[in-house]
Amino acid sequence: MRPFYELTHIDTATPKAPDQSLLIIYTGGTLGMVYNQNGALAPFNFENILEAIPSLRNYNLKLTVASFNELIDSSNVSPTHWEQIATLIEDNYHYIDGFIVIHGTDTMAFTASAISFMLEGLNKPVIFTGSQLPIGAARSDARENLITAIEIASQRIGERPIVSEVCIYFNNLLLRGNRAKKVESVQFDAFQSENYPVLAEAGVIIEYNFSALKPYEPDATLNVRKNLKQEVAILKIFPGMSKTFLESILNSPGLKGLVIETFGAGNAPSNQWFIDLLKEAIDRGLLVVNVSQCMGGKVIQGRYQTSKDLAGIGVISGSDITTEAAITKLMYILSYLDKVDEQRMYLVKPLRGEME
Ligand code: ASN
Repeated sequence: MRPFYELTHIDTATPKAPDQSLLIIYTGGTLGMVYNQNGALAPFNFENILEAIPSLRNYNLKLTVASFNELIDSSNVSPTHWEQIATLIEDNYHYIDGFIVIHGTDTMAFTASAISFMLEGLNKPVIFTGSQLPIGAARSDARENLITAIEIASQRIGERPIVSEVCIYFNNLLLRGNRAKKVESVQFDAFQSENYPVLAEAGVIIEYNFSALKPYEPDATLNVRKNLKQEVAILKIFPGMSKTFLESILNSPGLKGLVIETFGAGNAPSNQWFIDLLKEAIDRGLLVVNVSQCMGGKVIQGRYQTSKDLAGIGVISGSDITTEAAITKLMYILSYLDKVDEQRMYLVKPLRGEME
């Protein structure tokens, strides 16, 4: 079978020997775009990366670029692409020191969250990056984002990588992947992680926040979990939501997990029909996770009367998790646990630092 990617090898160290080997997984998105002769945006050929970013020669690296045959706008990303990214990491894990994933910004937080769950026992850097402007544009943020992501993925203290988790690097900030959210579509500061400290800030030097980084686990062994379950949905609550609308969501054939985005600290309408419909679905085995529509703060079921009933009928508190992490965590948990009790137990526990 023809592989889903094509490889390019780049040595930035010649005539010296490279110190580190990195795999750049290029999935698409705005970063890798250049203007062709007709003035239209077309994918960049990574064989020319040293001409586009000559300063890469300042690093002694063996870079391998795996470019997806079909480069996608990240709005088209699916769990199949997540499996492809995870497979590339798994297949190269033992001889590559760090991984960069070039990905569109629109769904980067979903993919980074999914990959964080799929890679059990990760102890190497997996840094997602992208850009708001194509690498071929004069004022592009692509070069800085890519160079710094590469530097972070190759930095170590002795034999150990500084970063050994899935992160997003964007506009000077290194964020935990499953804590990040896209918050801006026009300015360069596209990502934020309201509920978890920044892992590093790149200024004149890259300043790491060691107390927030996941500690390196020397004995961890990688196990990649694929086949995420897709029988899940997200429901954003809004004033005026009708009973028939909620009924149609809860009765979707095969639905196994539902993230409800509620108001404030996890509050929802207290109408009896609303509570009864949710209760009926939960009693049938549906996993319902409560996350807040607010960027910051957390769900505290029972703090207000309007969330007390939710806890009582078995709605699972997502605490301070993002919607992106909650939905991908549901897909992951449903992929390998069958018993509802166990699924519920893992949903309230932080598995990759995605919640407090
Ligand atoms: N639509 C693009 C994407 O997500 C946006 C970007 O990368 N800046 O693929």
